[in-house]
Amino acid sequence: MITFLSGGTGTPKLLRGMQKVMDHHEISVIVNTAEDIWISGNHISPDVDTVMYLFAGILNTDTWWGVRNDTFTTHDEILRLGIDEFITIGDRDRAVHVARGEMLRNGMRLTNATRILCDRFGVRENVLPMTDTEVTTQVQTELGLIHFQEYWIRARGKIEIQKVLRSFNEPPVATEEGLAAIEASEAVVIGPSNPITSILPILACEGMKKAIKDKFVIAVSPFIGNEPISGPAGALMTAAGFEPSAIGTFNCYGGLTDIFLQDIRDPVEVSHSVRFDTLMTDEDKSIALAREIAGLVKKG
Ligand code: GDP
Ligand code: FO1
Repeated sequence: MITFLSGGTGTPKLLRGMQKVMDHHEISVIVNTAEDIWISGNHISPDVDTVMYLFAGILNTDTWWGVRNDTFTTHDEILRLGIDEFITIGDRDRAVHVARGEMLRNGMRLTNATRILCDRFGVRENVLPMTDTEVTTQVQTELGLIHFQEYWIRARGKIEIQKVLRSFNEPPVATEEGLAAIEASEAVVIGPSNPITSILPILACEGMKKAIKDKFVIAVSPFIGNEPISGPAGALMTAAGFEPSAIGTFNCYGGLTDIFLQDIRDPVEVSHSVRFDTLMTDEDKSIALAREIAGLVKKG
């Protein structure tokens, strides 16, 4: 088994390939939940949903969020009624948020709610939220301290970030299920996700680093040069005090990695890194990278 640490875009692209080169039951994914948000009374867990929809075969892989060919009737009507729903939510996607919100309000753990939803979608991979309690990534900007989704979606990532903060009522703890998956794995793969908003929140869950420390850990850089392949990782790395590059990513993971993968095009040199083509522009490229990583795990 391999356990992957994932956000909602870069690592899911890798998982798309992994699905084709590994047995479904051999894949566990610990997913970031620090971008979760309650919207219009329902619970969105963007990264969990992306991974679940991917494995269910219904992900919109043009955007890497939401359900393919979804409709937006409810969202349009909510806007018409004057509610400021700043996230565009599809109808089928919203049904998942409604169901999850109900389960959580009834006292269910997010891990169990995720398992039930994955079962309903016929997902055979082990999809695990990083923790069962709420964690929120906030950014300090000229608009004040705002939720990461407000920065990225409402402000379109166009304002400066002075600081990145993680807030919670109780310190997040890794789940029993997540720790068991790591324990049962030959390797942990830190996928090419946003180090600040996706990977560090997972590593910050109590018990996580200790569980990963003695495992064979492969990390994939989400940067080529000083630019991420997509999204706001550059601005977030800078605000968090890291260089926006593969070096900054490597440093972010604080000595946890045994093998660090960089793109063949990356002019930045991380010593002892391994180079592959990591640009997953289509499914075949995801499969090719997945094969290389599975090969590294086998060689161990
Ligand atoms: P988020 O939750 O939507 O922010 O998604 P993730 O954290 O999983 O991934 C965001 C990161 O994925 C960005 O920093 C991108 O640079 C990286 N990324 C996206 N596509 C690719 C790709 O094809 N290859 C690599 N190496 N990184 C990618
Ligand atoms: N991202 C956007 O940029 N615009 C949207 O309207 C949007 C809607 C949305 C709905 C459900 C969902 O699960 C994700 C959605 N995303 C949207 C993705 C968004 O949450 C972010 O890209 C990630 O969280 C960034 O890390």
